[in-house]
Amino acid sequence: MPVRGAEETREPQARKGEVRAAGYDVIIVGAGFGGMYMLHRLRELGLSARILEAATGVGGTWYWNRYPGARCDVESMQYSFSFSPALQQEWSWSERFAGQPEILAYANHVADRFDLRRDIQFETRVTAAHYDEETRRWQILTNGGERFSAQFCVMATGCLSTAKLPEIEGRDSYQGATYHTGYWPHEGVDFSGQRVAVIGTGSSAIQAIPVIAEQAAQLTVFQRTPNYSIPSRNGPMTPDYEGSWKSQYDVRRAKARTMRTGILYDASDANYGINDVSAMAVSDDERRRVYEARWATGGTSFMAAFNDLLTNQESNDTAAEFVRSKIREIVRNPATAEILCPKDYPIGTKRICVDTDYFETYNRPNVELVDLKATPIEAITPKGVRTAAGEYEFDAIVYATGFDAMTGTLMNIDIRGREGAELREQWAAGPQTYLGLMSAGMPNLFMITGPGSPSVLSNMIVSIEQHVDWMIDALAHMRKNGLETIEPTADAQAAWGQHVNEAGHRTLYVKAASWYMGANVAGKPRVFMPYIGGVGTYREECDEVAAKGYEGFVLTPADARAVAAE
Ligand code: N01
Repeated sequence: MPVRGAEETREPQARKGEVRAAGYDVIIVGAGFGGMYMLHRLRELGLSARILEAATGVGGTWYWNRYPGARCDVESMQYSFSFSPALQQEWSWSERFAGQPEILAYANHVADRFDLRRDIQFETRVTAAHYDEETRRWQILTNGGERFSAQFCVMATGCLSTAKLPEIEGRDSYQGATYHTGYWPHEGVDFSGQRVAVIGTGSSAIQAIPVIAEQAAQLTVFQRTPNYSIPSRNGPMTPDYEGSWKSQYDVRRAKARTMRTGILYDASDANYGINDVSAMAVSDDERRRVYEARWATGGTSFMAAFNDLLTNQESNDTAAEFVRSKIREIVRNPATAEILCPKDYPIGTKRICVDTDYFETYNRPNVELVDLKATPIEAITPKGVRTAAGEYEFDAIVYATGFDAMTGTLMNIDIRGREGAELREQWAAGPQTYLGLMSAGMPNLFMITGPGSPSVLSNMIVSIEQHVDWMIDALAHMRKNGLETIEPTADAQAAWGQHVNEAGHRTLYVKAASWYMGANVAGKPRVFMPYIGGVGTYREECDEVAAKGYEGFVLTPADARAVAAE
């Protein structure tokens, strides 16, 4: 049974007493950008595929994260698909950085334009995926008790899709309304006249706080760790800017795929907005001038101001001190400004934040900042939050407390490979993958932007397209050569794991207690999960593996079973 065309798909024989499973060549889990593009490409290859999606609509992270102020901090001209020249010409973005409703509208447009919905089953959460060595197929179970069978299973489950509530005593005793930024009500929330608490000050909170502050009567922010944030300088899309991209999309997209983050920070610049100079190689005045210019431009390109901000502590200190000086300039109350200044980890090693009027919001009379380092939360009470300094009463609590990132969603599914081996056990000491694409012992199970790939350190759509294209090439190769299974060897996986780890340890990233390191989830192993080698380098590594006949993978011919059985 090599990779077949849709027309050849046969349903597997149901075992005695078993409900017959719906059979496909490929089951895709998740209808975000990764799942949708995978479905589109699989159809082109002539394979039968179905997406199983827990939500009622497409969009993945942009479906769930509807909190006020949610916005992407990769420019919209680049945070969009490149696979269809017609799509990228016909779609227009209204702002430099699109907000969540517009990105979700784009996801829906993609679903309609490529007629994807007929192969997406919504409100269906995958609870288990077990590999059956006899049939060499994945048996997939859903929360509704439905069973599916597929030769391949593709986890397009996203890196930030399992929302994390804090483990604070008394959390369930609270009588008011509670929300998590990553699981926001579709009808929106009206905070007018309310006393609102926000717990957490990561990217989500930093976007939500200025918007909630405008509506609420009183907003209290509970901050455990301050964050470095750069103004977005968001604004309306201009016809000139849009036109410059649309007329040169081919060249620019091709270039972006070779960059470290998959982003061109300044497409009009000879070096695409990357200043290839050490921060220590220039004078104090020049350094300040560069930082001021980046601060004025806005966005994550601040971290490309010099080439060693993430590898050289001394250089990093200069950028960190610059941002602290800006916070002190903006926030009028010096004590509040000091609490907002991050001091105990290098800038950029927790995800750099991008905001609109975040620090300015603390100048509002209706906003209060509580420093949890000085007065930790003791409990959530029926009326609000109790810290070491006393009790605060609220009408609503917003948890902006992040995600069980990168591995949480996969570990919540009961995934079992050869000999019933559980992914949860295999990953107990940290995720084990080869190229972030597959895991040993799990034949024909792919992950889109899995741990061990650049994923969250990159423009996700660039990484999604690269992963899907690589997988489609692998499936086409298998089909052409009568191959039935693909699986990494344990050796290749171990070597890749070491490579990812070494790359991480050459940077300052490992100095921060971040979700990149699993530090935000109690008991989660402290491993730097994404691959920092860069999107361009990583693409070359993946392509080289394929060019060498899928080096590090074992590919099994369809007739191998027959041979083995003889
Ligand atoms: O989550 P986070 P997020 N008591 O984990 C705090 C992407 N994203 O949803 O740092 C008190 O960053 C926690 O404090 P600490 C982006 O990749 C992108 O904001 O652990 N506080 C922290 O302040 C981002 O990195 C965009 O000390 C508690 C906060 O909660 C990722 O999503 C927008 C606590 C969690 O911050 C996650 O961002 C939004 C407790 N018990 C998100 N537990 C854009 O593209 C946790 N915290 C712009």
